[in-house]
Amino acid sequence: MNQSQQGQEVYKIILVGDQGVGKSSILLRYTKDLFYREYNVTIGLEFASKKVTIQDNSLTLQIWDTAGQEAFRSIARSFYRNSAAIIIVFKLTSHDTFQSISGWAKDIHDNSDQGVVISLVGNMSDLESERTVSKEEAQQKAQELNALYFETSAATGSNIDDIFINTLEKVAKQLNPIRTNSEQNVRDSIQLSQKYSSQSQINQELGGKKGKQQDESKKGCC
Ligand SMILES: Nc1nc2c(ncn2[C@@H]2O[C@H](COP(=O)(O)OP(=O)(O)OP(=O)(O)O)[C@@H](O)[C@H]2O)c(=O)[nH]1
Ligand SMILES: [Mg+2]
Repeated sequence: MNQSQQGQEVYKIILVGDQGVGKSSILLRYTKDLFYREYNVTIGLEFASKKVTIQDNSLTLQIWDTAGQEAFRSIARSFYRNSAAIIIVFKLTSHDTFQSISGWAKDIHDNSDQGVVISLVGNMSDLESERTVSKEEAQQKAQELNALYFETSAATGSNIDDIFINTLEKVAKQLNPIRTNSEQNVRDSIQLSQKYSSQSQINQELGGKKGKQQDESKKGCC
């Protein structure tokens, strides 16, 4: 690859998982090295991009942050295509969110491209005294899914970079990694994101009940 092509390859990664497990916090920590204690529920979906270097190749990572609320699950599903990797997040302090992993994995199996890399993330490792999911059972689950496993804390930043770097390294090792290369593809994604983030979609999905204000700085891309 020559100099001018560097950074032009786009890989799409999607964060999924139950409500409140820390998907948005993981994205914010990774892209801006910030953490907010207050909970701003994600409505529809948001995304951010970041340039990374993997095995001497500079590429663009497009990370999609989906809403954990059941009402938005179908939106998440419609974004699985063209993803190089999907990251399933659960809370180490909530066994319910761990139990949900199989449902998320089925969604991925039914809606994504063959060869998509799956990673499993147990978040909130800083709350060790409240942990209800053991490392062993989580590792066992990851093995079943042929997934990488990470224990992270968006609050402290522990292992957050590793999720994306190690997942991308696994993607890069594949014979035909799934890229979302064309500008059209990126444009379509942006349009769809704006559509689903619009107020009308919020009203439609929640029957008029408004979600909390989103952090405008997190929206958009590139
Ligand atoms: N202690 C601790 N709190 C965290 C961590 N990650 C997220 N939180 C908190 O958990 C709450 C939910 O975090 P979010 O990142 O909004 O969760 P989410 O998965 O994006 O939730 P939805 O958008 O509703 O799907 C917020 O109050 C965060 O501050 C963590 O690693 N440790
Ligand atoms: Mg969120």
